[in-house]
Amino acid sequence: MRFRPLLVLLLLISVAASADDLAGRRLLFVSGEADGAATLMILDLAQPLLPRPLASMCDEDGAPLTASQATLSPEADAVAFRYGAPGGSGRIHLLDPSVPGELRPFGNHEADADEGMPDWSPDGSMLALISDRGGTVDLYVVDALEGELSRRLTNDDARESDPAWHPDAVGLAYVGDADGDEEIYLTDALGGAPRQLTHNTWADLDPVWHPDGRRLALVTTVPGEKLVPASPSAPDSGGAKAAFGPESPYVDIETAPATVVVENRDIVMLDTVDGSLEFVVSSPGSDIQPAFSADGRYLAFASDRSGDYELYVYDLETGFLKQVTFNSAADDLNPLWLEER
Ligand SMILES: [Ca+2]
Ligand SMILES: [Ca+2]
Ligand SMILES: [Ca+2]
Ligand SMILES: [Ca+2]
Repeated sequence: MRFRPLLVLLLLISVAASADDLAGRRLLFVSGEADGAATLMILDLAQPLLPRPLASMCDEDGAPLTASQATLSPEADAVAFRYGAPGGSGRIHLLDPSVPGELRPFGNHEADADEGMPDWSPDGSMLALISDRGGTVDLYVVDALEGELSRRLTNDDARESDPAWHPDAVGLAYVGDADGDEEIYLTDALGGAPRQLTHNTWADLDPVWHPDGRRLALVTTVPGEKLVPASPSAPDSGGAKAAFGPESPYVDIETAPATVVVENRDIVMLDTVDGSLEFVVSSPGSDIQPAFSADGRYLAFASDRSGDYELYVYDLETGFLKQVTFNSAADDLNPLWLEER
């Protein structure tokens, strides 16, 4: 009997020790209410029940804030996000995560253009973004300070989305629907013909680079048939070879059934050197918006497996999965690790 408190204490210490790696880490995320308001929140993973808002739920005119598509600068000193109602015209705004409150509109925005999906270059000097300012939805690179146009990387009727800079800044992964559904492409940062990484008939979305610069996490739509990576001898679409080397990254996936009954999204990891594909996060729900911690150990993502969207953290080393938001009144989305890269 005398030893029981000691045993309990030892158990508590061991639980605390196993949680220590996440303690001290923070996530920034978007929390969306049923009335359409969506604001930026900060979550200390040591206190998952107490997220705090980074911005007011209303803008300066009292209208509900509708933030989405957030990204963090490499120094973790600025958040860029799309500000605007879904379906309407959006504009990129900036916020300093250490100074909650004031939103700053970004760049030289044309009044009727819809812009969003910002992603910072690894050195912080450039922002990739998606804009229809040129008449079609395209991928642009702009100066991160002034928003001056640096480069237009696509110019076509396809809809591009979700740009993600390679950690070495040699190029960007993004989503395009030129072949009829969303596929992952790679483009050299200086432009040129993109290389198509996925070839299938369902939506492939949300590419993010693992810090190793070799693997990409992406969201795929599970069509009820297993994804089959192509043999390395399959033809590729050419282009962007300078950036990604002769061992060109691609994956060829067998044609899906014509009808997809349930839209089930999972997170897969694509090795861009050997083309292998691995399911990392899989549930009957929609598992989306992967985000790697700077050290590559953790993958945060959003999932509606519990009925509404909550955030989860998956430990790639141990396979341990942890739910970190518990808020059935709001969709918790778009996790970002609030740390320097
Ligand atoms: Ca386009
Ligand atoms: Ca596809
Ligand atoms: Ca799923
Ligand atoms: Ca929720």
